[in-house]
Amino acid sequence: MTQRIDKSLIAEENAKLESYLKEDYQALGNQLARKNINIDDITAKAEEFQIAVPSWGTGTGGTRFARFPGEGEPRNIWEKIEDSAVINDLSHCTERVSPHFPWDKVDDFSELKQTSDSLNLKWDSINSNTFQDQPGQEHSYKYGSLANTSAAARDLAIQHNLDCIEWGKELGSKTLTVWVGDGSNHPGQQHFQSAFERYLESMKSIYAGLPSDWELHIEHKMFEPAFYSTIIQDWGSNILAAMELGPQAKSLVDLGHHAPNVNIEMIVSRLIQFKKLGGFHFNDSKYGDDDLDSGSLHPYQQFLIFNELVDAEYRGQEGFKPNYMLDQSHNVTDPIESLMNSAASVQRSYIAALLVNRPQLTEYQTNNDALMCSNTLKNAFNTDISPILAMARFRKGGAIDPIATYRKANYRGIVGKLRPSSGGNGSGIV
Ligand code: LRH
Ligand code: MN
Ligand code: MN
Repeated sequence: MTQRIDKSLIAEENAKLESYLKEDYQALGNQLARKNINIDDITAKAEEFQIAVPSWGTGTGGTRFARFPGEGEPRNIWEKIEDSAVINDLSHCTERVSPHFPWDKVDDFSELKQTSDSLNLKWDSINSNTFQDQPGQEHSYKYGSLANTSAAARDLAIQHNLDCIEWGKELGSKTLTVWVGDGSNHPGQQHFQSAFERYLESMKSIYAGLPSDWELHIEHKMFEPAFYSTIIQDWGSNILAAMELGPQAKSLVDLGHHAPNVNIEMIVSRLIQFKKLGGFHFNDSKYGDDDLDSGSLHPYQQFLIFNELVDAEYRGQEGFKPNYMLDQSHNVTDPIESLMNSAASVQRSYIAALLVNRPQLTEYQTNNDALMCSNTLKNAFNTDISPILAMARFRKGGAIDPIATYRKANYRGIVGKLRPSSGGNGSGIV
């Protein structure tokens, strides 16, 4: 039986907060009205906003040193979508789930689709996995997958990606995201150009198998598991590969995959300009691919990224429709709580960016009024738009306070009894 959070509990918890929410919403509405912004227009945008949840993010993460399994964590894709439904029922901005194959083991895709439909969930981008060997695998990925010097290993990796497309079709997905661990650990280990050529050849075979209404998203990452070089180390190699492949190939930006202090919002702008922005994996990081909760460390950076995205939306940039998704590892928190917080954090950045007075900003930019340019952004960023997020959830039948309602429901305690620990890591990340 599928475990859910009772709608009556959500209503009961909301009833306790409703009058305070209305007061705060009214006060914020008055404040925005002075800037000629209609709060209900902004709330309608918040209601439309969607960000996908990664199936692997619902399991407890870990590091290469240890993993501390959480109580009642999901043991398979069925339980992962059960948890995803809880996140969406409370947050109402996460109606899509992004699967990872073969971490997510599925025998019958039509049964999975039926179950996800019954949970009001859709499927986002399909993630392939050629960065580890599966039991009994004939040709190892130890020295790479799509760029391996062995043609047999490359063929295996290509076929897996083609299989992912077929599975995605059954689920109603429209995107394949390819991230590979290919690279090298020692200077001289790999011939840079030949390796990139092999990668591009393999990707061309995958691109050829793409339905005409699909996109192929390429994810770059500077290091790990390869610690000297990676095949698609940054957005430069990424966009080169995407340009070489064709218009259905685009670049995906995972916030944790850059060198520290890189100006990610500027990369986003460049990708938008050349119609190559495919999507995002949102998370936060201090040192590397830390996969911390979105906005937990650098909320201003996240806002500045959305400033670029909203600017593109405002200008009506042709072909602009990036996928938003979370990609995080929750090692010490309940993943459901972290994912709800993170979805709201990204939604917050989007809403705050909508408050930027764009004609005014353009005028300041034209006049080189650097201080007022900065203040225009800061004014929007510093506006506490919490009542808008809460009202958007409330109007869609979600929780005014998702975390408090979730805790009140004791969901984790209940599923803890129904899901005895498997000991394994549902996601594969350790
Ligand atoms: C690589 C990555 C990529 C994988 C996911 C599990 O670090 O960000 O998106 O598919 O983690
Ligand atoms: Mn990622
Ligand atoms: Mn990553």
